[in-house]
Amino acid sequence: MSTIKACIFDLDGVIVDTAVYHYKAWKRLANELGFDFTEEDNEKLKGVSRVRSLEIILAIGGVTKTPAEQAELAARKNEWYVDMISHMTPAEILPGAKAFLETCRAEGIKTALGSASKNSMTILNKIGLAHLFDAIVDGNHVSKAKPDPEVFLKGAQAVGVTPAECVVFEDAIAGVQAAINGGMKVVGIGLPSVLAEANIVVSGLDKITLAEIEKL
Ligand code: B16
Ligand code: MG
Repeated sequence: MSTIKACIFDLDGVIVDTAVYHYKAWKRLANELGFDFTEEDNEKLKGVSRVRSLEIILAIGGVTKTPAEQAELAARKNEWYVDMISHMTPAEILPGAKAFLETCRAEGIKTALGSASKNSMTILNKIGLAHLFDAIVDGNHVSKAKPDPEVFLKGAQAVGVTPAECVVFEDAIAGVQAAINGGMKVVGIGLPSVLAEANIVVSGLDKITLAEIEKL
């Protein structure tokens, strides 16, 4: 008998790949500031908040900015990013994500989003998946970033289950740690060498079933 009553999904890297849009916008900002920003550098931003992402980028470029300037730079990047995600379509849903959400709901398992992004509603509306989530918790609702478990604990609370009854799906190391810190099981989406702390690691939601998760 399964103890799993809710699945909590990260957004970027699990449901869709918005990292490519974040990368384009951050690269444009870095170039305007006079330095380059590589795809390898972009890996350091996965699952990281917008404010922290900017700090990492400024450190890469060896650039110092006042808090007011940082706020303006983050807002400028976000404008470019929002412009790009406003063109997203359901074709960008990662393989297996929609089917997995539908199966959860058909089996009576609650679904929640647990994302660092403050743009998650725009993305879910554009890809047409908002209706498949019982609760949406994102960067607008939390004060502590992953690896703090706040975003996932609020997701569990919103769907009325305990942390031990949840499985989190995450592509970022900080997100996997956040799930563990919250007392939840976690399925890593990505490479086993990177997400070694997860209970199991698969390449995508098309590569795992609810039956396998219930055995974790
Ligand atoms: P925004 P996730 C994260 O999404 C991204 O992985 C990360 O690169 C981004 O900086 C963060 O959201 C904040 O996004 O600027 O839209 O608020 O993986 O937690 O779903
Ligand atoms: Mg992610």
